[in-house]
Amino acid sequence: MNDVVIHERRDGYSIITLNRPERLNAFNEAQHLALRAAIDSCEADQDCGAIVLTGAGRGFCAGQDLADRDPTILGDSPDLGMTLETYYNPLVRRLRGLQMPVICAVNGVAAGAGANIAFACDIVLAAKSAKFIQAFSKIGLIPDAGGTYWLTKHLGEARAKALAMTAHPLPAEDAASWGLIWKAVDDDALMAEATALAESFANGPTRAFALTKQAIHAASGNSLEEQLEVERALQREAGWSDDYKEGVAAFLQKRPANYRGRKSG
Ligand code: T3D
Repeated sequence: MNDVVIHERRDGYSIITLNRPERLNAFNEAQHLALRAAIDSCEADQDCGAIVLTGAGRGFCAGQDLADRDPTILGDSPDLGMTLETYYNPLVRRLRGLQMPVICAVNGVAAGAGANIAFACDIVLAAKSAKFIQAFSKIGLIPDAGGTYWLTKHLGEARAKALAMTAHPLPAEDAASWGLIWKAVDDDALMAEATALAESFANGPTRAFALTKQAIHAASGNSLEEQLEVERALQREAGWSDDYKEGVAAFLQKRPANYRGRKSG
């Protein structure tokens, strides 16, 4: 049997590929657990400065594997709240909380929780042929894996409700122009762009990236006054880093900076 997740370690970063292409990389329990293990190993690796998350084959991820939700197997009262709390919610929290930037390279259709896991990543690049589908209403569910949060936050209620209730497939270029993702790129350029970005992050001030994530995530719930306090605290921390000293020295000496970031040794 193939590995349901492929973890490829490159120089300074990792590529994690969801690998159930015959099901458009829909999540079953094995894929959840393998993804969790791959993320664990990136987090434990001091020399991993970024992650690229992508999918094998023509899809990125079609959300929950519905073969595992057959009512004849599941019975009349399945507890989907429990499956969210066991698998999807921890994954969303994990992606958001990781110290290193997570780049999602959406190579094809991203449906249901597959779309919303992509939106939980820090930077989303999508192939122009990819589409984002809030497929939930087609099977009588509500958007999960943060879907109601990402859609409302990035697009506002009008578009959030329409996408959620119609399950309209949103093309990558519209997702980019609406501000839901960073950008749509030519299909054959996707992985080159994603890995170039990962490489540049891996050679960048990784502590500053982690603090930037933290500050931007805090902004949603804060007033300007509160956010200024967050910036003061986190900038103080950034200012104590070796990377800050190196960045300023490199600027003054008119040379490229040699950041150490998370790197060991
Ligand atoms: O349950 C819980 O724990 C709660 C959490 C829920 C999270 C969720 O994600 S719920 C939403 C689940 N996902 C969906 O409802 C999407 C279902 N898939 C689709 O609507 C379509 O497949 C797509 C729009 C994504 C793509 O359409 P298309 O025409 O490009 O491909 P296809 O022919 O439908 O799919 C290709 C194969 O993948 C096909 O298998 P086959 O016929 O070739 O053997 C199809 O059955 C399979 N597949 C696609 N999505 C899923 C799937 N198999 C199982 N589960 C899927 N989600």
